[in-house]
Amino acid sequence: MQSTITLSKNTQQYIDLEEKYGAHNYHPLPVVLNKGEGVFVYDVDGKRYYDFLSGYSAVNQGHCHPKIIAALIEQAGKLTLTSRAFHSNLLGEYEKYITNYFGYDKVLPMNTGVEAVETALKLSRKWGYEVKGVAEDKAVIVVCEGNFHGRTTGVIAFSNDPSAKNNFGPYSPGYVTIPHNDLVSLEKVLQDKNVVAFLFEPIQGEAGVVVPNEGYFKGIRNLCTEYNVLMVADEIQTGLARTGKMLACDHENVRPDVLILGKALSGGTLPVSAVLADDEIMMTIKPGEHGSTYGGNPLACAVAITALQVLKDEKMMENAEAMGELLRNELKKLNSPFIDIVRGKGLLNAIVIKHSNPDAAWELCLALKENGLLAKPTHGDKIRFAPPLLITQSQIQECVAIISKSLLHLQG
Ligand code: IF1
Repeated sequence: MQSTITLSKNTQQYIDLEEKYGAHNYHPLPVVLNKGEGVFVYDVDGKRYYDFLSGYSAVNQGHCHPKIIAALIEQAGKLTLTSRAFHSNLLGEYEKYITNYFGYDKVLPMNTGVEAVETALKLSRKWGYEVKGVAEDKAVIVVCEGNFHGRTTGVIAFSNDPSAKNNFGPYSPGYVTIPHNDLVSLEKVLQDKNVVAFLFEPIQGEAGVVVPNEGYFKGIRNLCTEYNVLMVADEIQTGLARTGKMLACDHENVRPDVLILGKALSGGTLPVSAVLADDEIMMTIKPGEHGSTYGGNPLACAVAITALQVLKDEKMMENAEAMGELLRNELKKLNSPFIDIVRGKGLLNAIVIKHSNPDAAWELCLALKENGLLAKPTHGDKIRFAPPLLITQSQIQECVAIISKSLLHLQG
């Protein structure tokens, strides 16, 4: 097994440009894309690939979804930004739409995912001081080991991934970490009256698609209610139909107190994120206390309404559920000695590679690329399989054939 990848001169040129002029804060697969359509992306030499990353679940609706792009273009020609110094004709309409859609009193619109996480943290503390009655500066927020909630200095303070964290200190205090999927530890830390919130990913993405035990979400809900602590779900990656339900928490019919959304809220067109909560929580934030220049801009509002509409209209939850089941079953049937574990929910899946070569997952991704499927390893030995949610049964079969063929590359 060795990488025998040769890149076209054309491809290499684009990579060289990034290498020379861009910060080296990523290590991408050596492929240069210039077009996307549905489940496919195309490289600068015209080669077509299945996209099994979907922009880390930002492109749930498929690349360049015609309805989303039409909404984007139409609104772009009318009004794109007012700032929140003035009202727009679309903000209220969007706020009404998204709060009805998810069943919350209010929404606070932001842009990137991590900004929405920051918003939820600030909101939790504010609620803790002004409603729960925690003493000044004593608020504690509980998080999980292996979490990924973004990359601001605030959020990396409670990361335990050394590469996300090291040499970016000092880290802000106020966080307690417990293991993922561990209700016993949660109840233990909730004995502290200063705890205001439990922030969690329903399925840990960066950690390699770690699906918790059944009953975990219900357990969190019960404990948070019992101890008067906010249940804050980061559904930036798991939400918006990705796992086969609108929200991952819907698998157990559980309603978080604070819901964080991002990524696919714009179907991969621009950064749009949101925090949803009821009045008791949201109304603790007063004018001037939080916001963002682009948050809730009219372009984002128009796009987000359409992106949400498309999920329901095209039954993407149902398809994600069915196609995910099919994908996992077919992968298990391959019976590959190199696939240790197949896991996931809906179309948020990962395989864990078992191989003597520690670079085997990366090598497999290179082979997949050669064979027309793009996926990216995480934490060395895991590969995420998360195509856009409109993938069909025959396409899944074709993808499994590509994966099967590529696995041969790992033999001797
Ligand atoms: C990168 C991971 C995925 C997220 C959750 C907040 C954010 C993310 C649950 C922040 C972002 C992305 C960021 C991306 C890699 C990617 C990722 F592997 F790192 F964990 F998707 F699984 N909460 N996740 O997953 O959202 O500010 O980026 O909009 O390149 O860092 P953002």
